[in-house]
Amino acid sequence: MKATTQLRVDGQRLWDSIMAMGEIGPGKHGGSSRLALTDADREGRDLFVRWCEDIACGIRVDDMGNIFARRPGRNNDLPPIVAGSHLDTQPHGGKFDGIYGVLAALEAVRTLHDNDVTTEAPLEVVVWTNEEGSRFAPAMIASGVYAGLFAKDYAWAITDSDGKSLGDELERIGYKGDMPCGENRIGALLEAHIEQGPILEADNHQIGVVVGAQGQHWYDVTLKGQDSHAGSTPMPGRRDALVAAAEVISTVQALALEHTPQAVSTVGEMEVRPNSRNTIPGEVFFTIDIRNPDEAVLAQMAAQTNAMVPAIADKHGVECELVEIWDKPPVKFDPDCIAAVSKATEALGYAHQQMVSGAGHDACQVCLVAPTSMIFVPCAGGLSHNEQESAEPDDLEAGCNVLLHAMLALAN
Ligand code: HGY
Ligand code: MN
Ligand code: MN
Repeated sequence: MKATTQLRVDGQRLWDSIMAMGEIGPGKHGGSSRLALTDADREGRDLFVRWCEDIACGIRVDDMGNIFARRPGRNNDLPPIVAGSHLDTQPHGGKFDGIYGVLAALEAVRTLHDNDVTTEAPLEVVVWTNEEGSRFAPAMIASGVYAGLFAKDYAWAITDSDGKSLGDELERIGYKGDMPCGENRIGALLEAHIEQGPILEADNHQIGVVVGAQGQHWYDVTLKGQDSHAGSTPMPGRRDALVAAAEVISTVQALALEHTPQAVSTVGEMEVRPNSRNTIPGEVFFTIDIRNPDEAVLAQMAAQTNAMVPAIADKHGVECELVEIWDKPPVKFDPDCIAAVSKATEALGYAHQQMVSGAGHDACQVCLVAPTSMIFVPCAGGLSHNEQESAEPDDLEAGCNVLLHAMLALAN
């Protein structure tokens, strides 16, 4: 039997699993479109469960739809070492965001199964529900309920743009489990993920040892003016909600540029009502996402957002509803988990660097209740939340080997 330090994952099997998952809920341009709790999400979850059952993992699903696939250890009274991520994607998502973290964790457990290695503590592979927050906002909702950040009733009541609730959709796809979310213990959580940014590729490093993540605030904005005729309404008398929104949007961008180089801001979602080319838009709905790794600067950006949106609306004679739906402070990961990732990376000889995550992850929620850290691998051009998202098989395999050995270190 191989010494555990000699264990290596099967990179081809990992790649093939990612490609097979990518066949489910395919996008139109080579990526994935598997929004949370859709039939495609159910299909992806079912495939994952089958793969876990193939290697004798026990499956538990909690009442937020989080899936925990368990490989027993020698001492099952110990809390499990957990690794995983999410399977839901953006509407025009890639094949790697989230999926890599789930299937790298599965590949690590497959490798232990193949080599008949049993760890002291049990291991679990986790799939968190609705990480993306695209269909049901805010993001990372189920890992947030697990971490005690959101009440379950609040989460179950969140609706999508068709008015369907998260709780009903969980029932509909058959993933509203019996286990109360947050009841099962996590000894430590590791999440492997593509970086979704350009740093590792630019620095030619295979591994990012992630020490924390930036904070973010999400807002829903509704501006209400007055529908009226595009031809016969004089310019001075208009209450055009879209013109007001246009000024808000350029001011949101200026806000991030004012706090460059770390601040980012995005208006990603918008509805123009009634959305008719010859009616002045009486109402516009849009979202604001602002982020910064520095808590004080993020608070300043939030204060500026809260001040400028109503002021611009007033200037244009439109009413303003500005609702902050999410306030997520920056997080720092656990030193022992970071050390486990660093040591595994050094032992394996991969070029690496420490870094802070620009994107949010389920690890950013769970780190509040369990020791947590992340492993990044490069993605092409740093591109993500785009169907062209891609990553090199060697890098994915390297990150998976780091995950395997960090899990072994923490579980023994
Ligand atoms: O928004 C995020 O950072 C994550 O991709 N959901
Ligand atoms: Mn993700
Ligand atoms: Mn994402």
